[in-house]
Amino acid sequence: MSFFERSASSPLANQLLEIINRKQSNLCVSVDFTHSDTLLQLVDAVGPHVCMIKTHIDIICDFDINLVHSLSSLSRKHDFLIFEDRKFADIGNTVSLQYSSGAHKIASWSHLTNAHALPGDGIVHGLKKVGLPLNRGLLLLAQMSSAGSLADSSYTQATLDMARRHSDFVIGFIAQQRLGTLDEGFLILTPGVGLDVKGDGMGQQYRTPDEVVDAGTDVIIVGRGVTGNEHSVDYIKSAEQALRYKKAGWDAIRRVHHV
Ligand code: 5BU
Repeated sequence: MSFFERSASSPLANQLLEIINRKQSNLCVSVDFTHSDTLLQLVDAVGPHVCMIKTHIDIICDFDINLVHSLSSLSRKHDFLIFEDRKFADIGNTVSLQYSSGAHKIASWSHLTNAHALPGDGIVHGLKKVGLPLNRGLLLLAQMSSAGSLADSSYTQATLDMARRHSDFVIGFIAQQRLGTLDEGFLILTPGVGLDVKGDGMGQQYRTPDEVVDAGTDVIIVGRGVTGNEHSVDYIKSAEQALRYKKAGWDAIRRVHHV
């Protein structure tokens, strides 16, 4: 089944595949900035080139609910999905509150979020209860990009099995390679992607778009390789880098999927 003809597990996953095809971009930019104004300006600059924007909303110093309203407007303006990289990791009852409530009200604006499988199926039940009625989707963390990750192959396999039990809500995985899931409709999103450096001195490990797409990735997640450092942000340069990664990701998809 070709990447372009694939049909995914849910309407949200299909929406993402449609955006990827329409914009010819499998690039998700991770905007790990701490101030609302720089975050929004960066998203506006790279928005035309991405299928998705990934946030860490809890690092914003001046958070106000208007920020997520502006982010939602930009997602409509530029045609991308929003993925809050919250990495939920608690019991079902707690994560349902963390997802729906608090200052950030993640479920109200984020199309996708993610969770560790570690607590067991209850974590998916808790998130699904909140997210499914809002047409949200979940990614399970099957593998991480960081050196020394404890997610071994049996943990990854158990995560895949958990996703199969909840395929109405789980649309895919954060992983470093395809997990044998192409014909099950699950999507693979991969962080730890960079063209110029191999690491960040704090455990992050980078592979190129070619390497991760060869390994079976659908969506490449790039942070600092596109955004640079918030303190010396250059929006024009970030837009150029987004275009560079978009092209690298799309060329790799076309090569691997023979189109
Ligand atoms: P970078 O600047 O490209 O290194 O940023 C990578 C982003 O992806 C950053 O927001 C991390 O929190 C996130 N990430 C990751 O790097 N590796 C993982 O395994 C997971 C998330 Br899960």
